[in-house]
Amino acid sequence: MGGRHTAPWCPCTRASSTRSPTRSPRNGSSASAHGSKISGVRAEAPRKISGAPVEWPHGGVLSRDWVLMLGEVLDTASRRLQPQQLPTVLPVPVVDAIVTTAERLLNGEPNCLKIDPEKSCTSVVLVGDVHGQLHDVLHLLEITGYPGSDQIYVFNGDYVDRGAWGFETYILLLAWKVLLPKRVFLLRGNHETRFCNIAYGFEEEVIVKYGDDASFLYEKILASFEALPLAAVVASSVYVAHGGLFRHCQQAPVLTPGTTPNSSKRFMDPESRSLKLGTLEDLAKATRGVLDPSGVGHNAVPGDVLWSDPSPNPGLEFNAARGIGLLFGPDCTQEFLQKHRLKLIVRSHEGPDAREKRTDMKSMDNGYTIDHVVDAGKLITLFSAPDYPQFQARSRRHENKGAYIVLEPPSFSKPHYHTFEAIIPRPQVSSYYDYVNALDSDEELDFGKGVENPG
Ligand SMILES: [Mn+2]
Repeated sequence: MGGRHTAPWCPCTRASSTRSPTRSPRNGSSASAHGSKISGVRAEAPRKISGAPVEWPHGGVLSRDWVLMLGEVLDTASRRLQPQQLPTVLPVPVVDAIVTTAERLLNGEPNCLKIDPEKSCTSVVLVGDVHGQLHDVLHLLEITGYPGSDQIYVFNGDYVDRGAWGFETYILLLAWKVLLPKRVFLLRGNHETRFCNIAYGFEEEVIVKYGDDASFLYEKILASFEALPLAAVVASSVYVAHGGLFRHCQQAPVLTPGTTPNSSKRFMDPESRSLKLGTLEDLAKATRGVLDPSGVGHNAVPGDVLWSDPSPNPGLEFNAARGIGLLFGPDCTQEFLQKHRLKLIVRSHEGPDAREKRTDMKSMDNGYTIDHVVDAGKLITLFSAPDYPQFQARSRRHENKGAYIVLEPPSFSKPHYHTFEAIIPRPQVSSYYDYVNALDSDEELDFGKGVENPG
């Protein structure tokens, strides 16, 4: 990178087209076709877009056009600029302002959001893991319709890592959050943690893109990860969380005279007591402002919510394959749904690679699976990164579809599944982690070695 930025493109000159009213997926789009499509969709109002750096609006109030412009700039930058040139169009102060503003909003939200769509709302869209696949996220927003007064989005975590545009993806979603705080909800995934970001590329991505400013921005973004809520309940019917269910946790012991700090050790030893399914009350009491949830001790809930997986077998047990979180059976799904009078659990977290290893679970090739069907309702896994992971040896690619779920009035409790294919070819770019040797899924990440795990 060097010299002054000299307007490398001007998206406003692209041909416009009419937005397709359908939700049918398109695949194999070329870069230029995608570009014109994006331009057409966003040509609702004249916008001033040039290669000049994005500017934070005067007064700090974002407009819909500003956020749409940001998406367009990020899309174009990913195709026409080197990664290290991103700051020429998305300067540090703008990133700083987006993250600061969004973090304030996120910190004001509870651990478990209560999302009650208003009468004007015609759909609540649930989105699973996106893992830095910016173009697929832009495509999803386009075919599904942008957030607005009639449409709420709940993103279920794992915005970064593995894919090459985690930074752009997360910043864009934060901008939507700032614009429409009551229409866009961002939940935390297990990849919104430092130990995953070191292993799966997001840390390196920020370093490559922002150079000397990377440390400042990375730490700032990590702080925003701690602010992300853990779960949501939509229309008193649908529980949404990245990993899923969690254990009941005793509160931290209050030391009284005559006890010693060592008395609290029993709370740190998960083997010392039997696991009991947690409730929404337990979730509300958890301390989520932890960068790397330990999944043990008196604050085990955040680790469970982010890392747990459903099992076809009944019961609640430690998730040995991942080394953190739980495996929970259909009986747990039944108990949780029944207790809270819910109809549905929508969780994410398992892509086609993770499912390939779990021969007793359904394949993720279509972007969703129905894992538990019980009297009280269902548990669904939703994965929204098509052709995942972005970087993988061709022989090991899954060529999976992504999916999203639409909930509609009046009950917002019946899932409508939509699948979509990846926007390919993707821009050529090097990966930010050793994808050849990296584990296929998040399993077996070593929480004990090399990574601080303060819990
Ligand atoms: Mn995950």
